[in-house]
Amino acid sequence: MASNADIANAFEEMAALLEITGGSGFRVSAYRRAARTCAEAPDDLCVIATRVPKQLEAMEGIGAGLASRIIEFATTGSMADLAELRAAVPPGLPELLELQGVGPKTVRTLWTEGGIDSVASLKSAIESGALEGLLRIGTPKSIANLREAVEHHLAAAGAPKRFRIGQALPVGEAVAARLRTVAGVGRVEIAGSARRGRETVGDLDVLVGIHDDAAGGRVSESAVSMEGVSKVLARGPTKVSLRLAHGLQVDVRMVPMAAFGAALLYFTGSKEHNVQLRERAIARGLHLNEYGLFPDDGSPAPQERGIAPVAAADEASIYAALGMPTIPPECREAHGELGWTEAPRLVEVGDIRCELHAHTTESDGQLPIVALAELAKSRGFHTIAVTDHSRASAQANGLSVERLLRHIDAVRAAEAAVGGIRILAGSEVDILADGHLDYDDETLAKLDIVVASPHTALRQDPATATERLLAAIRNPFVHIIGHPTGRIILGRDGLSPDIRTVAAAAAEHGVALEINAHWMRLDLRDSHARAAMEAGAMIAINCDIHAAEDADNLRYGVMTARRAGVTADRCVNCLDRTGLDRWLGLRRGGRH
Ligand code: DGT
Ligand code: CA
Ligand code: CA
Ligand code: ZN
Repeated sequence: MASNADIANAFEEMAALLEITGGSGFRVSAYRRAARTCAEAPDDLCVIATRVPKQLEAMEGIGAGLASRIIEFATTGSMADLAELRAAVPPGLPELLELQGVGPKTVRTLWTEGGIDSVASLKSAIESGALEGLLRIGTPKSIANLREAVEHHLAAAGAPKRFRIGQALPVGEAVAARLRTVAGVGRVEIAGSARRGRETVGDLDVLVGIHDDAAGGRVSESAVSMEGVSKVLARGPTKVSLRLAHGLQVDVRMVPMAAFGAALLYFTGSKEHNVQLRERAIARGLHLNEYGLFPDDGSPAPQERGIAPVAAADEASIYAALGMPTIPPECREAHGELGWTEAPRLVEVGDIRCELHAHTTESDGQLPIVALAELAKSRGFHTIAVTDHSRASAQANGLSVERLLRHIDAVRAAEAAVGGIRILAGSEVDILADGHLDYDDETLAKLDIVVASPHTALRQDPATATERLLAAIRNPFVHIIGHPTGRIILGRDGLSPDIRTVAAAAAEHGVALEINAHWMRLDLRDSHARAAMEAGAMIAINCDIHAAEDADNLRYGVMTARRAGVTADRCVNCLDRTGLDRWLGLRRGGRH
């Protein structure tokens, strides 16, 4: 039962192993192209491989040889070539590829020139200084990068594996969509940490409301026969646990529709929120469990004694019976929400009216200005800001001052050509290690909007990092601090500034702090965004668009914002056009 992703991963690994062992560049790119074709194939390749194998060769970049490997993988679950390649390298070598920022080229150099053949031997080489002087890899900067990647990798190996929300939630939605079509199913919702919008998810929890017991069996059948299931961990009349390719676990629970709300409340968690709710119930002479809210008769399971619940079918009625507003799932973390007398109207995706951080083909984006503007228009936005990288981001093709000035003209021309949307000429200017910006004030003054972001020197000590961000905030031309810490979720820690000091300065100077909505970043993270809210700073929620699909990450930024209690009136992306103009212009007034 291999999925398209499994096949793609096998090809990807073959390409990497070939590259490491010095195989021909032609074969490496052929495997890599095949990997991409398989990953993006709309149809189930295993089905095609077993029923109409000839069709495989019609796919881009798939010839007879690659097609036969797909068929082999579909029928046997492995590829002999891959096993052979794995056997040809030291057993610890492929694990090096899992390190953040380490690709086949680096692994090859480490292996052939440094004699490093495992994460453990890399670790000792870093510690002993043996890497110093190695071509390309021996610089202090790359050694520091490797050290951090190794530390992350080893820390993750001890801890249970977690998945980034942007990878887990779409999988959960696909499972939910499938189970919704099963006869006798009334409602399907994703629960657990994914519903609460946490940045990472340990496992997915899917709740299925059924009209009768027979439907439970059909749900179970449908779940285990899903594409991509690598192992059935448990299978019973009310619960199925599955492991999917890549190791993500999904718990599917079937509950009667009459108790759906109580079960959804319970399995959404958090555990700590549930504990506080149960205490509140007890204080009111009630008993709360996953079957409902019952009059407390002193028994642990009132539902088994035929006692009718006070509320059970939906969450709102349970909260109401406990004398509380319905708490948005993102806020169910036992951070004081039990004391709320009314729920705040938190920001929603539909409140976002502009995108203020986007890249074009002029730096490292995939869309030209006009296509980017059309994309923003299709989202109903009144404004899109073009903020390509500044010159220090050479790896991202950052703009020299001369190119920036020409780019401003191109933005003006595009705005006139597209019509119906305002295009701001801006920049994502690097905040250099010492807090200086990558363009001088005279250049920045020519821009409509300035997003200032840290991209390098992300291992500074907290005090230096705080001063660095403060310096950027004090620059009168800066509107937004982009991804303020530079962290990558499950990849790199980034800066650890004193967020309260940074947020207070942002509030004072009228600078917004960004929640970068990409699920690899979510930076500000929830706790930092909460500190920013408490300090009175404005928040930006930006998709940092590099490709069209990045615009779909908005919901992850919004969930993070909701976890921090962000309301639309505190988010600059929710301003109407006049309000945005006023906010941008205020900064130009030189008040500070
Ligand atoms: P995760 O999967 O680690 O990202 O986090 P959750 O919150 O999804 O946790 P999970 O999958 O273990 O359980 C889902 C929900 O079920 C959890 O948020 C609250 C509820 N739950 C699970 N075990 C317990 C428990 O022992 N006591 C209480 N009160 N609730 C529990
Ligand atoms: Ca979970
Ligand atoms: Ca679970
Ligand atoms: Zn950036």
